Amino acid sequence: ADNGANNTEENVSDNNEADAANSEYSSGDASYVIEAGIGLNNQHPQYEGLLRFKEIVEEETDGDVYVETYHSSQLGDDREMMEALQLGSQEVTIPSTAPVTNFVDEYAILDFPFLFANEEVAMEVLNGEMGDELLDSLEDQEMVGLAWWENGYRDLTNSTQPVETAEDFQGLTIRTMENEVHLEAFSELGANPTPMAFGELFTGMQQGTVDGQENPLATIYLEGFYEVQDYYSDTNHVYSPFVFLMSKSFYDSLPDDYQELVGDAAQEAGEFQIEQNRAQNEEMLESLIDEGMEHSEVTDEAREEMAEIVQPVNDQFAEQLDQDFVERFFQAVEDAEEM
Ligand code: TK8
Repeated sequence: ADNGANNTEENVSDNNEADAANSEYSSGDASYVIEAGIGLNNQHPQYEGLLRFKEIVEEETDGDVYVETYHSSQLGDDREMMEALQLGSQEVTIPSTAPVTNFVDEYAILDFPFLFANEEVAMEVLNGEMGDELLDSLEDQEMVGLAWWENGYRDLTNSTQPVETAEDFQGLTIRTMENEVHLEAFSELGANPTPMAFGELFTGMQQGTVDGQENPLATIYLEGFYEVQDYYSDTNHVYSPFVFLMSKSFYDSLPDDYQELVGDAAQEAGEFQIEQNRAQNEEMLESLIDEGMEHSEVTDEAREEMAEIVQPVNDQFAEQLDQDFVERFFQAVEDAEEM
């Protein structure tokens, strides 16, 4: 299957035409225009979620707030788009939380490997007090966190060898997100982690700059990574949330009722995105095998061994964060697990 995976010029113009056709409104008639960009392509449930946000906001304001949607890192990578939000030159982006660590230290805790036992525990914590606190902490960084969306459990792919156990990571050059926890964890496993923006990843794998990468199943399939990767391992090593961010200067410029409206829309579109995402993640494994990837099954024992090896990394980063926050966070995880 050709998913139109990469960031070709063609995709870019297709997208903008499709957007214009999708909407009965136009930016020219709107009092407020939201430029919203994501890193993944327009096949991914994240983009469907963004289109849902657009639909809700435009309908409920009768076109007074118009949303322009961009995908495939057209407006930059996660980090660049967050910087644009701070400057007020872009209004919305929905990064994985990993690169948010470059703005707010406490976000590092979300990337501790094997932290959340399942998606329900993650949702419980994120939609509870700790999640609210993390969203609020972005205000100092000129961003407003409006909702949690879901990227999902991350799995490993590579072009070199089947990876089933912790030992199999030895010597693999793995692209990681720009996040210290990920870097240290993969080093601890004996791999050579190489941080890289998501938009450069496909080419990086194609040219052999990296042997492998890690992302949820939907990304691996919908971005066509199977074209350049032979081995898939269901490591499930970390749960990756998305966080829906708005530029604070833009948010502050909105009247109160519009502020409430965009918050509710981000939440509602997120619920839709999460539903789509989980359904897709389930379907994608078969599709990857059909495309010729070899599936290496990682046992619970192997995962436990990986978790033990990276535990010192979690401990080291936990020590560097605010201790009261860390304690309350782990308590929230425990409470969620007991529900
Ligand atoms: C897309 C990224 C991506 C993330 C990564 O903007 O960088 O690997 O998983 O989904 O946020």
